[in-house]
Amino acid sequence: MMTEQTLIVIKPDGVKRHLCGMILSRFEQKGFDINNIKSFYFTSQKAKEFYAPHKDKTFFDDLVTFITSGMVVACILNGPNAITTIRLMIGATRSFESAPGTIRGDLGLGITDNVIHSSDSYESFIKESRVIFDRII
Ligand code: 3AN
Repeated sequence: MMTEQTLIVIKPDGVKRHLCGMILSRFEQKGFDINNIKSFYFTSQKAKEFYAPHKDKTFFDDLVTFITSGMVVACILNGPNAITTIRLMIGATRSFESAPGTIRGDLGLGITDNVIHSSDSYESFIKESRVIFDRII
């Protein structure tokens, strides 16, 4: 199995609801290493960069408004097949349709406010990590 890195961002709803410990603990229990972690507020400019792939979508402005609405916690995780495995662990975009046992399925009901983001590919991981971290560890 290939060891790789991925990025997760616990969104403002997850931070406000004090779910960070529980969420990070799931990743650690699964076997992933935390390589870097940071709590911060997205500026509007950084949020637009982060969500650039969605800039033409109808929900882009809502996305930027939401992600800048409170503190987030970003984390680089390392482990076997990290990108695919962590996407499976977070669950489907629409939390109310997300499978029980997934993070969104267990903890969320929203779409924009769906608790957590994770990179969907190596290319996204590189781009997103550059927006959030000065360097990729
Ligand atoms: P995911 O985070 O599951 O990879 P994407 O990449 O399709 O989902 O969408 C990025 C983010 O945009 C989602 N996490 C969600 O917050 C928001 N989003 C996606 N689809 C919609 C939608 N139809 N309405 C509102 N927000 C959406």
